[in-house]
Amino acid sequence: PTTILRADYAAPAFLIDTVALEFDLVPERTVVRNTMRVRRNPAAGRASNLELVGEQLEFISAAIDGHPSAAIRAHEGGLTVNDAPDAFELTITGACSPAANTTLMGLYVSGGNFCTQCEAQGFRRITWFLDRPDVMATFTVTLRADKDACPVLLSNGNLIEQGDLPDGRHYAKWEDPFKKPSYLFALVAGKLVALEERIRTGSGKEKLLQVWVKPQDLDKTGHAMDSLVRSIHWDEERFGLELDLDRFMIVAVSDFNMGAMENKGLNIFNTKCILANPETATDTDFANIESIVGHEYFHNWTGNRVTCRDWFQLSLKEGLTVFRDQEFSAAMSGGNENEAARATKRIEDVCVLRQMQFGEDAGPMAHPVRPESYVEINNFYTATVYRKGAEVVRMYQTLFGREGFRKGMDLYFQRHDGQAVTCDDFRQAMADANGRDLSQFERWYSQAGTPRVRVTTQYDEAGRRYRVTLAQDYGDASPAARATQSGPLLIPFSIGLVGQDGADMPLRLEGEREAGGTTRVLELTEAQQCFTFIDVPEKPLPSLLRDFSAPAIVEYDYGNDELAFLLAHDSDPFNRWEAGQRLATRELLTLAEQAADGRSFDMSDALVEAFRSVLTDESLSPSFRALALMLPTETYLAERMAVSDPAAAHAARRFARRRLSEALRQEWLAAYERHLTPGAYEATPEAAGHRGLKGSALMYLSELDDPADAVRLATRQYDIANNVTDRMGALSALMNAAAGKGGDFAKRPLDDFYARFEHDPLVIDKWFALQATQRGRAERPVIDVVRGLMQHPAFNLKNPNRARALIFSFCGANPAQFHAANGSGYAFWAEQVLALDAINPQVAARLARTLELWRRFTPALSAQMRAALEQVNADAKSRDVCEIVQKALA
Ligand code: B3K
Ligand code: ZN
Repeated sequence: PTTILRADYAAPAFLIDTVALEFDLVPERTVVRNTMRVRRNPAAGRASNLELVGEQLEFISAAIDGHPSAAIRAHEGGLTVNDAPDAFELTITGACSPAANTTLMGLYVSGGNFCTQCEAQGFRRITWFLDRPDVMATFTVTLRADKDACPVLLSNGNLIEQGDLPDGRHYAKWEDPFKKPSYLFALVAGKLVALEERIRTGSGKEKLLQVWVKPQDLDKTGHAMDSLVRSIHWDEERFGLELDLDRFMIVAVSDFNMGAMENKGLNIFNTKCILANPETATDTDFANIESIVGHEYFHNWTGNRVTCRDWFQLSLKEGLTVFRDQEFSAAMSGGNENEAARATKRIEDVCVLRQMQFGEDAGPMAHPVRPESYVEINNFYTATVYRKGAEVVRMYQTLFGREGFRKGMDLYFQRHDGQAVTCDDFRQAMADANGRDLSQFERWYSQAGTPRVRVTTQYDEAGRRYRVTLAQDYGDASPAARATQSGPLLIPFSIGLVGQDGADMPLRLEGEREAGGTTRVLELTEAQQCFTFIDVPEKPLPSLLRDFSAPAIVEYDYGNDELAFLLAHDSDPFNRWEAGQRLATRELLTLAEQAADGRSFDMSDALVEAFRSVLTDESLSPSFRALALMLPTETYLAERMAVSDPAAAHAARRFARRRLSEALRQEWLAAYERHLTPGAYEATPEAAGHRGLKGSALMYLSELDDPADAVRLATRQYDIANNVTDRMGALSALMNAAAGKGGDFAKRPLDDFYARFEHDPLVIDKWFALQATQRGRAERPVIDVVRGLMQHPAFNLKNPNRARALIFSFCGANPAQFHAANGSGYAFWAEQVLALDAINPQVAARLARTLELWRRFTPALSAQMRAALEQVNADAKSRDVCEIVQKALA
């Protein structure tokens, strides 16, 4: 397979200014006529031939300026025009087969409707093109289809014409006034209905908003529409960015490789990321939908108006847009003023980063935010590009403040609107707008690996001085990461000093005239640097990396009592939570090592007491408490063990959960009763907070040796639930209690759940996932349940949501069962990766990644993991899967 290098970028030899596409939509064979105005790129070296790419296309005919030409040659992989003129019109007619397209890239059929996915390189499966983001054209699209099968015909931009055709067919013509790269092209055709709303944007213009779904889903579109309206207003208010089209459409489709896609004016969404009502969508789903609707909408400026020069720059749009959606969600969950509500969102985002990105950065797929090379670009839509990329953008805001960040954004749009640019262009705009040299900051884009900051402190009582020494390195980075590292980073390191009364001390650094503020962003630029605070009346407790001001690991030798103190007093809500997590991680890792060595468990009371105070502290919001009472996941723990041992991590976590459930039994019961949410369902963040804390209490109760309370409460909760958060919470508590005690209390509600939602695929996905992630029982390992469910009539490997619900949930979110000592999980993994490889390489490659950290596991497991990887490597066909397993084995 060929490796594409960032260093090899060359401007396109030709440009395409306009594209007119005509589709005759037929599921088995769709004919596409593509007329382009092509000209030589004055800014590029002289190539004589025009080389267009095309994949899986049937060539029908082609013409230059309306005449057939011997210079045109269609071939495997594309179409060449020999000695192309300087400027000409090229018309190519070809055909593709949407119904047979299981890759879900290009034009395909989902649930009887036509839809497209072009990012990153799907457009070449529709027609021949310069399918690269630095070629931007204006598109006109004519869709023709059977009127009964496809009453609705949609594409980007504005509808300019429509009408009937002979033989029961009709047509619609769309024009997108904005230049765009081919990856933002989209069409949808089929039986759809829309929720509509008209709004006025800041400049007073009226806009039509539509959420298109299948008729039976119309009652689940309200939340998406509300989220869209809020996104539009927020982007105007926070960034001065207005919706630039008269019409903005969202379409939901049930077969989709990822969450959603920001096609210009015609966003296409996975149904999972759009459809919601209280009976079918959890509180988490509601929050996700809001942030994804926001994310795709925000791409309209960060991604579409200003796009990427090449795919190595992906984080230019993704990191920035994730940052924007995080800020949006934080604002929605409680406003900018409500620190605690903002912190809840921040904590959740950091959890995801640590769970998905830190592991990636420590393994064979480690890559910089701006990668240097790839084999298959679809493998680089990663946690690093998205999540670490968002942290990198956040650091500009931490360095320059909101106003400075806004100035940088304004300059970025002023310079680059309508262009395809690079991460360097963004950094330069931030630097210039704020009068700063940000050359060192480039390392955040070029270096892989998670930086580690080691902190030591020294208090000089006589001199009232407190010295903080920060030392940065990359810990034990993987070879893949080490290869990219060249020097220290600029790390904005936010710090506070907490006094013995629990209050923040005013901060004054050596050399400053007076004290100012209680949180300071230190700029760490050297490998090691000292910062001295003066006028420090007593020995403080440092609150480090407040609000997680950089995507780094902080090491500091806190005592258990100090962590408990910070958990109780730190004014920075993120660090309050962090103190609890540090304490829990430390205890759990000790337990895990005990388990791995076959010793008996010995756990101090520190965690129990810390949890008791959080649980009973009514001054803390329920949502914060629910987060603080959550133990780090088994996967997170296993990754932090010297040698990953999922069974030990599982045993440790279970032991701690049981201990916490027994020791705090009365408190859990009281919390459960106190946070009941009787009466009508409310979708507010506050109500969700109550449901969340109630759910945590119920889960802990389900760990008790005597499950009677949990079974009684959960059964009642299941029976009276008026929302799926409560219903699923009850069901998983029952399943958990049953697994522990060998009871059968979960059978009835599990069957009831299926019967109740049989016709609602998204809820049935939850039913599959609940079973795939359940705790195992000696007499029935979960792999048997999963294999059984693969035979269920509702299972369908071709539907990515269903495959993810069952297979990915088991392989990725049930570590103790997946990593069974007998290797049964790995054999299953290899089978499923290969089965998916033949259907949908992108989805297969995602699954392939679940074994990438194999070298870190116990020898017995890693040998079996390696064998499974080798088997996949021998039999896989797609570039996607091969890249992953080959990097893992290298
Ligand atoms: N830009 C799309 C992702 C496309 C993935 C292609 N494999 C969704 C998003 O990030 O908004
Ligand atoms: Zn995105």
